[in-house]
Amino acid sequence: MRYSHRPASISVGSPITYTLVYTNLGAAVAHQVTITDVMPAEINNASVISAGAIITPRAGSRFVWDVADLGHGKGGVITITALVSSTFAGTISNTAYVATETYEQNLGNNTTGPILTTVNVPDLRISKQGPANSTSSQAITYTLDYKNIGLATAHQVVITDLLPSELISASVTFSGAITPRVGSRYVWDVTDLAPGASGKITITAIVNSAFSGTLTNTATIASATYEQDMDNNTAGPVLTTVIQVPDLRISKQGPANSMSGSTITYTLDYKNIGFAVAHQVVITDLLPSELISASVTFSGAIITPRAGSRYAWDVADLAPGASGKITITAVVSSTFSGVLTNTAYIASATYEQNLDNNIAGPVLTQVKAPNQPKIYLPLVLKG
Ligand SMILES: [Ca+2]
Ligand SMILES: [Ca+2]
Ligand SMILES: [Ca+2]
Repeated sequence: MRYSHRPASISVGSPITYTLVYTNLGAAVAHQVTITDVMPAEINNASVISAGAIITPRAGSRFVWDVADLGHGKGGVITITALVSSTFAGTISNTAYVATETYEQNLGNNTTGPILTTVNVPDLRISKQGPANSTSSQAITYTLDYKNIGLATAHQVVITDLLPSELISASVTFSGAITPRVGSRYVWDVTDLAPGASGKITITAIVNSAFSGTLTNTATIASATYEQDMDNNTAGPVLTTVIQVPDLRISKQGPANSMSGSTITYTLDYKNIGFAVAHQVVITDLLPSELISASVTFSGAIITPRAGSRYAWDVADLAPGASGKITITAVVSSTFSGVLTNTAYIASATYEQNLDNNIAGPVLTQVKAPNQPKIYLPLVLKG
């Protein structure tokens, strides 16, 4: 007896077909023949088709048949189609035997020997990257990478990454075929993932300005298909420490045009638009040397001229929302004409993330010389 068909490997939950072929090769009739197929427990929902000799399932036994007497050259084919358990991975072993009450000499060909079939499963894996540190009101980016590193296709794959509520205004980009699940903002249905198939999801969101502390974020991938290793189906938690920082901003106004010898006025406006106090704030506005006799007034935060520096001021600690104004009035040298260039800066000993708005200007002022007095000569007419 032999199996004529035996797949070497199948995917979990797939149907499997065994075909048993048996023949009486001897000269005499074999009586009380039985065929037994020791079917693995992982095989279910079997259906049996028989051709050739009449077989009768033996009551109370699975896959044991009584076979009608077999004359010389007589036999048959039994085809068993079944489903492999949807939760089995590994190797299934199947052995069939044929026996008769009639004496036979060669028993070596009465068994098929174990037929080994590997049952493959998918293995979904997900990983997640995110920043270890961030500041409130800033954008942070998480990256999810997922892949089927198993040997069978994963069906009905779902990725879930519930963002912390402190993250707002999220936007998502992705590679691979995923579909946001209706009604769930951070759940995606993924098309069937064949072995080796992978994708990436990138989530960018803003940290709520009022938040400081630790953001915790975990992503999971799941499938309706059985897989053995579930340890790699969860990524994270990614922990991000969020601190609140100040954000100093300065702007500067000045005239676009002036005249030699005229008085011009610059106005500096500054504010802490961040979410933490800024300490040791310094404002610097080095006037061009062509400006003389400068005078300074201020409102808002207390400022103190820094000793030895004419246009640098130490500013009292600036709480969130605190602001001030500095007004500088100076006279343009009467011998100067051309372009005055003037830039102001604000800085702090406290960390701030956005430094782009810590510089104001340059403010450019075109200075023209006054018109020279014109000389008119008398016109004399001679006749
Ligand atoms: Ca035999
Ligand atoms: Ca897995
Ligand atoms: Ca700033």
